[in-house]
Amino acid sequence: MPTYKYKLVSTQIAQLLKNAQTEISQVETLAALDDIRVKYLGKNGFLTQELKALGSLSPDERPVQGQIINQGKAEILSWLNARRQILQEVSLKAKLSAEAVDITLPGRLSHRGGRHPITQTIERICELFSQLGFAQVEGPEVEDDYHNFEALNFPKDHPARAMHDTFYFDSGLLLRTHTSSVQIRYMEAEKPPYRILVPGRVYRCDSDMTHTPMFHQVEGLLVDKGIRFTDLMGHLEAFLTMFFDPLKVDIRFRPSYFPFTEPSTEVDIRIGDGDWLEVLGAGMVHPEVFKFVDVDSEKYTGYAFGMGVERLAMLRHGVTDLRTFFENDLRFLNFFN
Ligand code: 2NM
Repeated sequence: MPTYKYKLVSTQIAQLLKNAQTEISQVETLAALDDIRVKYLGKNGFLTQELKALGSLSPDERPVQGQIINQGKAEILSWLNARRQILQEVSLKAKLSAEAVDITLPGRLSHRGGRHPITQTIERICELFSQLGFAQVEGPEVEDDYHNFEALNFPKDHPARAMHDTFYFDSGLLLRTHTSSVQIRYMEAEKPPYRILVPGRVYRCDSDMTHTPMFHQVEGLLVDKGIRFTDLMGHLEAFLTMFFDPLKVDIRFRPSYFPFTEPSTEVDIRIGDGDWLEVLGAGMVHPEVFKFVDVDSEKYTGYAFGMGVERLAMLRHGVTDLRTFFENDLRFLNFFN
């Protein structure tokens, strides 16, 4: 028999209290605890019914029995409150441990991005030429025939203009095949002297082991009074030496032909005692090109050059397959960061 705060006389109430105390001590949830409260103390609860039944008692029994019931109610209420406090503590503890953060766990690895090797190579080329006073200029990748071919002195029937070499839109516009078109636009817009470097994407209908339909070029243009072929040779040699540093490179100039330069040359390098490899095309800007952009070729001369960025990146880093630059395999790209 449980112990009670109040002295009880009614066995029926005593039984109710005993039941209530057992139920309260066994209940595991706050919702079930409240159900018990309703069951005993609610509007139709057992003890409430007992109170209602007082009316049928004799006037001298009524206050005695009433006091017993009220003491019982107070008893149950105190058990309910005690149990509620315990259950609230238990549920709070469960909530806290469920939400606990283990601050001893190692952090999630964050993958830091890095610049693509092609971007890095472009930045390196631009940095080296900026030391020679060249400013960086960019222009449109969608071009017209005039800026991509005509003003560069390409004859009407030049094979590079054919559909199988150049990507054309239905409108007649095309994807630039070199960044020289930007140099034409620059010369149209500005007066000489010029000292610019033009990096960017270029496009050619070509795809095999050593060619991708999109690749990157950096072209340069230096125009001033009295610029000579030896300026071209000296600047390009200085550039290539710095670019491949600390690799030791030999450099040779071979005569060549381009529609937009005269004379023209191709520049080969040899790393260590490897093979000679072509890395640059260059030449003195053709007087016909100057005529198109309204530069007086009696007053000004200049050189221009172009290089393939992928080619230079491969040689500097010993990459053997051009296509790895475009696969975006992080195992390859992370090698450069
Ligand atoms: C090359 C090789 C030689 C070149 C010429 C011009 C321009 F617009 F001034 F005429 N820009 N770039 C040039 C010259 C490009 O790429 C292999």
